[in-house]
Amino acid sequence: MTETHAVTCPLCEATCGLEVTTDGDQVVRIRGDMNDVFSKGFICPKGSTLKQLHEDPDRLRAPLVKRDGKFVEVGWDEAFAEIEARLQPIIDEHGRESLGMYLGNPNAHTIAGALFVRPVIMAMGSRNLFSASTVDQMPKHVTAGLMWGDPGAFPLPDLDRTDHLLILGGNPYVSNGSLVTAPDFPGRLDAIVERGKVVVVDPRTSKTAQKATEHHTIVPGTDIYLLLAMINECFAAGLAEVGRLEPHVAGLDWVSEAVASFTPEAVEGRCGIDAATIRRMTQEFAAAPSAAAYGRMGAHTVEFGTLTSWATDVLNAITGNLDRAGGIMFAGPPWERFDPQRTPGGRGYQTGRWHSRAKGLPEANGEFPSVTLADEIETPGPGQLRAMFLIAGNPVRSYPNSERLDAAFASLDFMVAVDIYVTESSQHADVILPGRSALERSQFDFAFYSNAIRRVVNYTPPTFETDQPDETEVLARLANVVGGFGADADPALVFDSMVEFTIDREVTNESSPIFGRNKDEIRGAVAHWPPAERIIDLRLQTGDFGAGFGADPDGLSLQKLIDNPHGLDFGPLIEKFPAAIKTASGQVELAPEPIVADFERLRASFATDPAASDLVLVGRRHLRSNNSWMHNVKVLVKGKDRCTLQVHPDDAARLGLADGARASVSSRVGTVEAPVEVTADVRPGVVSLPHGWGHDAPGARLSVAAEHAGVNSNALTDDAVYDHLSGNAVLNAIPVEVAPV
Ligand SMILES: Nc1nc2c(c(=O)[nH]1)N[C@H]1C(S)=C(S)[C@@H](COP(=O)(O)OP(=O)(O)OC[C@H]3O[C@@H](n4cnc5c(=O)[nH]c(N)nc54)[C@H](O)[C@@H]3O)O[C@H]1N2
Ligand SMILES: Nc1nc2c(c(=O)[nH]1)N[C@H]1C(S)=C(S)[C@@H](COP(=O)(O)OP(=O)(O)OC[C@H]3O[C@@H](n4cnc5c(=O)[nH]c(N)nc54)[C@H](O)[C@@H]3O)O[C@H]1N2
Ligand code: SF4
Ligand SMILES: [Mo]
Repeated sequence: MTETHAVTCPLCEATCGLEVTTDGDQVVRIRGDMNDVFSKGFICPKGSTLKQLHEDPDRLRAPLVKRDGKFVEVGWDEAFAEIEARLQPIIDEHGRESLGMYLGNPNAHTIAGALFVRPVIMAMGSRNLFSASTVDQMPKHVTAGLMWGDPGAFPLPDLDRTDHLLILGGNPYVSNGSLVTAPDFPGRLDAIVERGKVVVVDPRTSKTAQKATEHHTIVPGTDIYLLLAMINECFAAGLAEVGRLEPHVAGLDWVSEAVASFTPEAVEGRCGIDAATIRRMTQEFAAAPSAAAYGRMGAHTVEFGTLTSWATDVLNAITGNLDRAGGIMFAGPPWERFDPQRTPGGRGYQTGRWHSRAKGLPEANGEFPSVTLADEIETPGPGQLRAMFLIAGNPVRSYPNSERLDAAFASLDFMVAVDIYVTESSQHADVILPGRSALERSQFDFAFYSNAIRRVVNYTPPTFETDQPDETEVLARLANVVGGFGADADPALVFDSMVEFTIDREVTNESSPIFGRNKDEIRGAVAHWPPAERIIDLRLQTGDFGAGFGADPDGLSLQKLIDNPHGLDFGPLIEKFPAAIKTASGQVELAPEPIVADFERLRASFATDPAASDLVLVGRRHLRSNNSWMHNVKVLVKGKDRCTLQVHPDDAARLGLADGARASVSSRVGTVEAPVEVTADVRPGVVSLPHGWGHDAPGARLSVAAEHAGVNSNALTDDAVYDHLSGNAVLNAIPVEVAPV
């Protein structure tokens, strides 16, 4: 008997609805769900591979423990007992400061990651927290924190209403969007091209660049100069008009003075876009009925990533496009409570509340920079990292100078990985704890509905049943062991305390629809759900659209989402400023002190000649890849080799490189050999290699990926350079030398 299930795809930020047809325990077909309120049938080639991922024989179904250098499958109790036995002596001898954690990207995509990583961090009792955020979006957190006081409030380009979209260093045609959730991003871009303009700034002619109204091939790492010149031109040509938020914006004078010397003429030689074009780009951006500037990986993973992020939003603000329909807006997930009458202001935001041990680098969002993880493992002395928890991440392929990290991991006394594969990173673990496949768990996108361009929400129950514990339970048990409560401790300890915390918070909060209600009654009302679902129901029922446990019987609840498997849409985003501004001053700060200070570093860098490098390396993504971990799916890797070094024909001629021949690429930290693809799609002076490959590590168990190994581009990225404000790694504009092999 076949059944169809509405499943939200957990693979990227787009949250597409999938229609999964099953027959017994088999997946028969996966296609886009035409009835999904948000994605309306859109699907990419990765979405349909949930079947292959589920069936992949390399995917782990039981814990592994390393004995005499070899992994053996064990039961769950034995795995947790092993962790307890190995961890306690390390804590006794070296203290909890010797424990560290790395959180990878899929944590943003799972309920377990959203809710139950926090208890493990708390249990760890150390500040050695690292994640994929500092090889990705930390600059955006920092500017959102400094400018409007909320590091989680990403500015979202209002795609469906904008007349003009400026994309700097993003390729949403392929990535399907990042820091903005918008399924069928390609369709939405096409619609903007129809009604207005999409302008892409990218050193490569990406798919997005091809589809755009216009494309400018910038010199890598110089977006900041382009943006400063655009801001300069806004002031010089009298185009700067903040509009509605004028009384709520501070620092405009400093900005206009700071950018004074960055005229289009002053920067054109640096960024490779001529002054007349910069002027025209600015005038068209400012003159458009609405416009949004949006920067992503190429704009943020560079040396001045935070300043670039800041300048992007300054441009939005001074052209009247901050927090307005068609400009950039702020998400309103349907479980949120938003009070438009709220008095603006809050505690504000700061980084550097504590510093890393080895190099004294500042934390941002409670995390240390990716560039210093290896330092913390290698540098002897009190607090040296001896044990790591690796949760859903593969930093040996995703962190800069990752060969060094590989060696550092090998030197640890103990490692636990929570991962579904034996990867280049988890092979270093002593214990691997697998989560369930995406079709065996429920899905609720806390993170992505909080970044979505519409107020949507959806919930997916598990498609298949399994005896394997859910990752929520795995993390709860891990929290118990790490916190010293023992390998046998009941995960309900963790679950109940989190549910209790949520109930407590709501019944004591005057703005909650269940303020003052009886706790036993509320606890009873959610008791029939699994633990994570209790928290989801509590959140849904107590938001602006919530049912409030009986207060509004038609309101939002988990049951209502189960009754509406294609999701619920509460409309487009609404204006939230000034009420949502949480800076100490209650104003949007265009000139926060850390930005002002880093601006001097930028000036100094601009004044000195750019490093004499003929060639710089940038990355790229492919529709059929997902960072480092989906190359084990045959249908996604078959065909032409994708891990190629793209080289412009002029550079190829100059360097004696032939299409299809091999080249060696060297940076300060390493050398790799890759096949050359000669293409005019890259700017002269720029070469491009995708990340997430290099699946030839002997200890990994990725049989399909190993046949399409490719090379690890992070053997080239340098951990000696980083964005000082956010601690973010520099993954683009890496000076390299290329030679034929
Ligand atoms: N040079 C260069 N480097 C980059 C980038 C770049 O553009 N260029 N991009 C950076 C970015 S944006 C990111 S986000 C990082 C990503 O960095 P990471 O998060 O470290 O790497 P991923 O490849 O996403 O690895 C995800 C891991 O999670 C596992 N996994 C998948 N699903 C689950 C699950 O449900 N549960 C558990 N427990 N594990 C699961 C996979 O097996 C894999 O090992 O890479 C960064 N590195
Ligand atoms: N298919 C697929 N989708 C994905 C992922 C994936 O691996 N595969 N990963 C997911 C993740 S974790 C993330 S964070 C997002 C990332 O999403 P995006 O940021 O949209 O994707 P990227 O392909 O990294 O795009 C970066 C672009 O910046 C360009 N670039 C490089 N250097 C510079 C520069 O100095 N200036 C400018 N202006 N451009 C530059 C590159 O050529 C590239 O086209 O994608 C997500 N979606
Ligand atoms: S675009 Fe992203 S969410 Fe949509 S089907 Fe593809 S991988 Fe899944
Ligand atoms: Mo990412």
